[in-house]
Amino acid sequence: MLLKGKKILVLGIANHRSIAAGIAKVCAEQGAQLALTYLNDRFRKSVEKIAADFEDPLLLPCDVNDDEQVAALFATLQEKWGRLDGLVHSIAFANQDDLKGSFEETSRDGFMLAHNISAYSLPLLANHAKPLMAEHGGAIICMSYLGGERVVSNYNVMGVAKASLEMSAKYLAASLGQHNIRVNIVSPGPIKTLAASGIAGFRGILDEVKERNPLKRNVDPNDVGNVSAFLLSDFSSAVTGETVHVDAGYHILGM
Ligand code: 1JT
Repeated sequence: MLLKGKKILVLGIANHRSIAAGIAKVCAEQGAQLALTYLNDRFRKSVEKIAADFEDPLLLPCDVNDDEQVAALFATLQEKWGRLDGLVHSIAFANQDDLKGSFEETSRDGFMLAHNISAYSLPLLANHAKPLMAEHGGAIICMSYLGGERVVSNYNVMGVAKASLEMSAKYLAASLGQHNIRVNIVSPGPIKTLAASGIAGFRGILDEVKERNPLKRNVDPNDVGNVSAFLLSDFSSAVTGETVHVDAGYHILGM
């Protein structure tokens, strides 16, 4: 049991297909106690269903665009747990119109929205987690995508927001290291989730990636969960500011 007795907060479950749901499942199997957040009442039921599989989970609302909700979340964690060992950031959003066409047509509001939810939320959450982790240390992970490092057609403003998220994670790793808080990045290959369901041609992306990558397969939330459990565990005690690609090797390819 990699995570026995560890208290881990998981943000970003929309439904049973979510990457965050796969991470939560592996963490629970490895002995972690979980707090799961849901965006709003539209998602409450499906997050409750996932929480039903776990032992004594906390279920709390959190919209990362609302400072008061974030503060309330950590006040509850302080009260119920008094400590935190791990935080999983698996949250992103952009307008569907901004994930196709010409990047230069991105509106100011669309750019700000994507960065606010997908990138700023990481330092915001880390700052709240810090006092709950600082005594004993802790681990924070976030989810990125290759489009945050290199140009991937149509990923557009999300790619720029993921670049901001990845660099935020590295600045946080530098800043929080003195408190033994580690911050790492997981970069999965494409996965068919609710977020991806609105993307035209996503099936084609999955097929092409599968055909080209070294392992000749797509990845799933369980693959991501296994690597996440390692990064949240003491097995990665000297790893921080690192990016782990869980993409069947796709990122090594040139041509
Ligand atoms: C968001 C969405 C973040 C889809 C995302 C995402 N991170 C990865 N994907 C899947 C994806 C999307 C595109 C793509 C490759 C993968 C949807 C809205 C919320 C934020 O292009 C090659 C466009």
